[in-house]
Amino acid sequence: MRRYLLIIQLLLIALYGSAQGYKNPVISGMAPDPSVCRVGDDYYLVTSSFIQNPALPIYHSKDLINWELINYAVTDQNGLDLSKGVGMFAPTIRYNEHDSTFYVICTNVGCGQNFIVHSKHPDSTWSNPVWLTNPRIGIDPSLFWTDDGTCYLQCTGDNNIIQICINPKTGEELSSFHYLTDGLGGRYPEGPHMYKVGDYYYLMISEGGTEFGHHVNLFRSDDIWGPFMPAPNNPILSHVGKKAQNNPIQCTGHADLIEAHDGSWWMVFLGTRPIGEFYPLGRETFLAPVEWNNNGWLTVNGNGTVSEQMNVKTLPQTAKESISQRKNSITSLYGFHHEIPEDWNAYRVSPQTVAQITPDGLEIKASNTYDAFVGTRQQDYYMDVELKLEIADWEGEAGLCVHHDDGKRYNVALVRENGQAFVKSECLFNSVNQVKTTEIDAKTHVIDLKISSQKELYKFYWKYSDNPNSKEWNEIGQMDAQFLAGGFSGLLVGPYVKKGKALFTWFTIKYK
Ligand code: 6LW
Repeated sequence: MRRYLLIIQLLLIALYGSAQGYKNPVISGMAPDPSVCRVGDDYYLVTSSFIQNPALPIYHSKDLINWELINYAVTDQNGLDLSKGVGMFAPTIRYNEHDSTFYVICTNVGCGQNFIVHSKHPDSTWSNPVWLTNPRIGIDPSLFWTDDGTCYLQCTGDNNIIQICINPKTGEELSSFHYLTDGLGGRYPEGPHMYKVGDYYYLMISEGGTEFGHHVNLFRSDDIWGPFMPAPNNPILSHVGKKAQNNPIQCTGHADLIEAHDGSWWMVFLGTRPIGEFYPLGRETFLAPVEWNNNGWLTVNGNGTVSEQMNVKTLPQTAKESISQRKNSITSLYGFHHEIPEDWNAYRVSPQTVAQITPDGLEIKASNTYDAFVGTRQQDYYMDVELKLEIADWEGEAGLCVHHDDGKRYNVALVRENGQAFVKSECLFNSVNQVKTTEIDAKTHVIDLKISSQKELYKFYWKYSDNPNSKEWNEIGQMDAQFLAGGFSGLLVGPYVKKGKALFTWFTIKYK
């Protein structure tokens, strides 16, 4: 009997999709400006990464809900340069059926500007960048191929959206620039993507800036060069108005559309989960169902807003754990014996430049030329992260850090200097630096450190590793989370060394 029920259930899922719903965000923690493409029932998604190295994380999914990090489009191996500027903004990923190749186009802001990389297999090697040297090509570039194989590039121009034909393998310009739209009056018209559905070319853009005024507008034309007419229900996605004033999700915008392998349509977009006016986790990736109507326009989840719990029909869901399912368990457990995990990043230089795996653990040395820090994204507000470290030398400072890429950071550290040992908590935000220290046993070489994120508040703890009488954590300080927010970035959490060198032998993150 049970077998028959299971077979009926599988048949229903195959016929009608899964009714189990899902939780937003689908990629939590810093994952802004998502762009998505599909080949068969494989979905690939890329996000901005700013000064994180490796750059442009590529995620894979079978259901648009459960995403696994599989690669980076740009690494030190294919020419990543983050030596200047503010790094990788808003990429677009597309699969070109004419040459069976994946393309990622992006702007390395202030360090070469626009470029394209391509690959036959997104989980494998990507080409070196092909640079697009024309300064008229602004941020947020996107690619679209017409049926005859012509490649069109859309991007921001001078407070508007412009388009040009290019050869994506060489960067050669094949047309002049054409103006497409300057939007509907919102600030910063940006994030354009072009689609062909039925007889129309659809141009989707974001306006309002990436903060609380962010929203998405749709336009269409029967000619790819325009003129583009706005949808009657713009903005098609917006949490700006009354409908979403109490919604825990805000700032929704910078979207991409995808037709799923079962014919359903979906939108991925960025949003935030603010604490008041601040969102320390940064901008995250969300998902919404899209419906087309008889007039050839679309609606996003009915009224253009989304919720955390989405009770909608989905694609059949794969068994992979999402962060929401992983709560109450230890989610990352690194004994540091193998490689630096793929989801760890450094700033500007590669994680392998900062940290070396040795038989005893992860070794990091202080540097005058880069930030001696590696970390993984903080993915939710309630988190305990612990590590064990050893400073074998007489002098040194090393610890655990929650890091916003523009330098805002909260540290808890072991400091050894002048024959003494201290635990220090340090909260740095712009010109303000709040430091607390407590003197500990001068012989201390090995220590356990912990940062507990309790949404609005971070708390910093330490305990002796090798003293069986001191099992309890000692709190050394706490700080509001709101100062770790702002700008485009989210947070990484991981080990750092400020002076000398240290060995990290244990690291664990638990989301509660
Ligand atoms: C990106 C722009 C935006 O280039 O933020 O939200 C900028 N949208 O489109 C950086 O992520």
